[in-house]
Amino acid sequence: MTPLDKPWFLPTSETTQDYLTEDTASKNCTVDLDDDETDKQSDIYTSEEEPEQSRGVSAAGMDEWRIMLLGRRGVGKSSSGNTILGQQVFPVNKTLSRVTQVCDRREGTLDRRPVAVIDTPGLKNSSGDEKKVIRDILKSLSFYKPGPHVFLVVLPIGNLTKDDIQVHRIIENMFGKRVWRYTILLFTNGDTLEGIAPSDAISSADKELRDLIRKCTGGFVVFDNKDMANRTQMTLLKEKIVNLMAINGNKWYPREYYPWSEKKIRERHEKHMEERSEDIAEKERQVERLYSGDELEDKKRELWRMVDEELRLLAENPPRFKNLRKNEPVQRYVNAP
Ligand SMILES: Nc1nc2c(ncn2[C@@H]2O[C@H](COP(=O)(O)OP(=O)(O)OP(=O)(O)O)[C@@H](O)[C@H]2O)c(=O)[nH]1
Ligand SMILES: [Mg+2]
Repeated sequence: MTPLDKPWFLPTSETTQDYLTEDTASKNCTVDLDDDETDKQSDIYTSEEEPEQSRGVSAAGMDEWRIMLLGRRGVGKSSSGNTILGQQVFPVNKTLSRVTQVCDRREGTLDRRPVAVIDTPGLKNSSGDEKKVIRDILKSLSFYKPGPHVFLVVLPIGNLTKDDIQVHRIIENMFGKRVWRYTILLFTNGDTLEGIAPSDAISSADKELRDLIRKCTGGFVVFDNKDMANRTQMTLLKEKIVNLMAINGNKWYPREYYPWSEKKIRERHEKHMEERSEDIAEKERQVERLYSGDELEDKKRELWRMVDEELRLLAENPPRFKNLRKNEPVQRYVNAP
């Protein structure tokens, strides 16, 4: 049995374990952003440098904005994704169990601007299941290469709970301290304000919430997902995104900002992806010959999931795969779909 046959690889201390330590969970989520970390921008892609074959360019030829939804379980991430895209593409449910099981990406437009919205499963606490979720989210960042321009951290309007604080700490540990520089807070349940202005609600909120807003460069927006037709909230979000992207030089969240271990995995993953690009492209062509329409999109998504899973495994276990030859097909997806 090769490591690729393993049912589901859970990384060792080098990866997800670090995000969920007791110590981590108990800390307050406030971080000092005036850190002395150097902003190594040397190999960050800009929009102009984006590789031609990347999935980051829309059919119309405009660079798309990639927006990743993150947050606690059941806070309204999928509903917000649907509101942004103006259609019910992500499943939403009232049950308390986790509705979104794996990351999913859907494309559309936000006020005529092409966008890709990446919905993620809800984070909760430091249980074993969460490690799978964290790995899935980190893996999806390769899947959706070259990474999101904006993180929308979703939470219901109101004071922060202990769970919120813990989840924000997990997000920070997954992406690195500078994640907040690329973050807009998206408050859901705007309908429950019942006419109170969002700014009044925030000004009377606890200090923890106001501190969280303070450290998010993109500020905050309030959504009423029960009123998807309300495009004013979309216009406000678009303005926030434009401003945040301008501050970040229109770059997506760079690999250099990830914690060291994740950065290394991502470097190796990108290398494997490049080495196998011909093989993957051929597989994609096969799928295109066999399917069309929505089915084609689903099959492609499935293919990319498998490819990314395989290559992530290779990246997480480098010593065992030293001798892989260039463009050697990876076993599991070679037989897909
Ligand atoms: N009243 C109100 N309910 C909302 C709003 N946004 C989401 N909800 C409800 O909150 C519940 C959970 O919404 P989801 O979008 O599935 O939440 P989620 O964060 O994607 O959930 P998981 O995928 O399980 O983590 C659903 O019943 C939604 O209808 C809102 O703005 N107002
Ligand atoms: Mg969901």
